Order: sequence, then structure tokens, then C-alpha cells
Amino acid sequence: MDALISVLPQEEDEREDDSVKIAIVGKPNVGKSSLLNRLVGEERSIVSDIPGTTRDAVDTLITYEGITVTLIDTAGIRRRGKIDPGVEKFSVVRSLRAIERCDVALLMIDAVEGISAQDTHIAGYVKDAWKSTVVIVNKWDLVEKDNFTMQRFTDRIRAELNFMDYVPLLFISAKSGQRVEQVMPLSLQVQEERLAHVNTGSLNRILQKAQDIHAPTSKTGTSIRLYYGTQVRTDPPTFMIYCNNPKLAHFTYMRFLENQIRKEYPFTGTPIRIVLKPRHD
Ligand SMILES: Nc1nc2c(ncn2[C@@H]2O[C@H](COP(=O)(O)OP(=O)(O)OP(=O)(O)O)[C@@H](O)[C@H]2O)c(=O)[nH]1
Ligand SMILES: [Mg+2]
Repeated sequence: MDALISVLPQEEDEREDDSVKIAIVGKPNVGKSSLLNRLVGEERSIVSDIPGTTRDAVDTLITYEGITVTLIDTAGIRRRGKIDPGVEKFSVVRSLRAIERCDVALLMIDAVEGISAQDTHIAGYVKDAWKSTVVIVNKWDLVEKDNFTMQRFTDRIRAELNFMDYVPLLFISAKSGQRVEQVMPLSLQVQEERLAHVNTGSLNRILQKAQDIHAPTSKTGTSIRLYYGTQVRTDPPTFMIYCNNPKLAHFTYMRFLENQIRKEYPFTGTPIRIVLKPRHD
């Protein structure tokens, strides 16, 4: 051990470069490594039908249309109760760390199994980390299809992921390559929108319009008045809005405000944060 440690570098270089980071996440065996290999164009990750094949998050640097991108293949995340201590636990920690490090997470779902509670769970991790999401429904080649199959899948997934109705969906086959060519353009579009900045004039026009449509009244008869708002940061997009009393804004009203902003600035795939501040004048 001492001999080994003496030749190791002092510390791991944790500084991040400025490439766009795209993490491929999901349950075990959904085809994450298969997609990575497709995107990279070589057999970078081991693919097998044994769940738990990928043990550690692996970065691969590629250039896509002049943009430097780090693709991160991750270990599948099983239900918490099923995770063994030891290597698997380490793997999951590294997968979660990949979510923290990324800009956009590709959440892969197995089309044959359909969306499960664990998929929703992993989506929650991505949202809680304020990262963008693209839902990739993989193994589409194995699904027997009629004219309504894709719509049925879409409805089901949208219902399960109703806490992130802003995510785009893509149906692919990492095996046959079907629609894999759309993965990078869509991911980079999501990243670009993630960094969008709504100028203060436009935002206040949106807020004005929101008030015209819908000025809710609270139980006490006082209603919320929005005075002024501004986007205080990007990544994640964060809006600060001054109002008479934040307590008057219910969850549904916050949803409404969010939708009004997204009508003009979709922020496709990206959670946005709205902070209400009181101002008494
Ligand atoms: N039919 C079909 N099989 C696929 C597709 N994508 C992956 N597979 C198969 O699914 C199995 C798992 O693929 P992997 O790419 O290793 O899956 P993974 O998500 O990386 O798995 P872990 O690393 O264990 O989490 C392999 O047998 C693949 O050949 C697909 O689009 N269609
Ligand atoms: Mg893998």
C-alpha cells in the first residue's frame, strides 16, 4: 500500500474543463453504454446483457460540430434497498456524482419494461440537482408498434414525470441506430436554452401579461401583486420577482407563472427557479 501510494499523484485533479457535460443515466441494463458507444463511434464501454456491467462513471471527450462535449457513461442505479454495500454502492455514488457534474442528463428508459418507479426516482435526482433532462426511450426496436404506440408511451411517461413536464422525449434504438443521430443535437439545444437569459424588459412584459390573465384572490380577499422581476442567474435559470406578499402565491400560481415564462422562453428540458420576494410599496 505504501509503495503504491508513493507513486500516486498527490491529489485527484477535480477541476472541471469547460466542455458541455452530458451524463447518460438510468437503471441497470437499459442500454447506456450501448448509446455511449454509438455516440463515440467505437466500443468505448463494455456492453453486456448482465445488469451492473458498468461499475464506474467514465468520461469520454468528443467534439460534435465544433463543440467540445464530455460524455459520461454511468453505472446503472438500482432501487436503494437492493444496492449491495461495497462496489455497487461505490458505483452508485459515482453515478450520482456524475449527475452533479453534468449539464444535461440523458435519462434512459427501457421501452420493453416501460417507465418504472425507479426511473421516476432517478429523474428526481436530476431535478433536485437542477440539471437538464432529455428522456431517451431505448430498445424501441423490440417494441411491437402500431400508429398509436409512440403516443401511448409518451402519455404514460408524461403522466409519471408530471413533475418535469418540460422534458423532451426521444425514442431510439442504440442497437440499430434508429434516431441516435438526434441525441446530440437535442442535448445541445437543451444546453443552449439552459444558458438563455431573459432580458428584464421581456420578463416584465411577461409578468404584466400574467397579471392581466390571472390575478388570483386569496381566502382573505387580498390578491398577489407582482411589481417587478429579473433573471438573476442562469444555470439554472433563476428569476427573482418582487411582489406584495409571497405567501399569497400558491403552488398552482407558481406553476402558472412558470408556464407563462416558458411560453416565450421554453427552457426545454431545464428546471427553472422562481423566487418571490416581498416589497412593501
Ligand atoms: N434490442 C436492443 N437491445 C439493446 C439496445 N440497447 C442495448 N441493448 C442490449 O441491452 C443490454 C444492456 O446494454 P448495456 O449498454 O450494457 O446497458 P447499460 O445500461 O450500460 O447497463 P449497465 O452498465 O449494467 O447499467 C445489452 O445486451 C445490449 O446489447 C437496443 O436499442 N435494442
Ligand atoms: Mg453500462
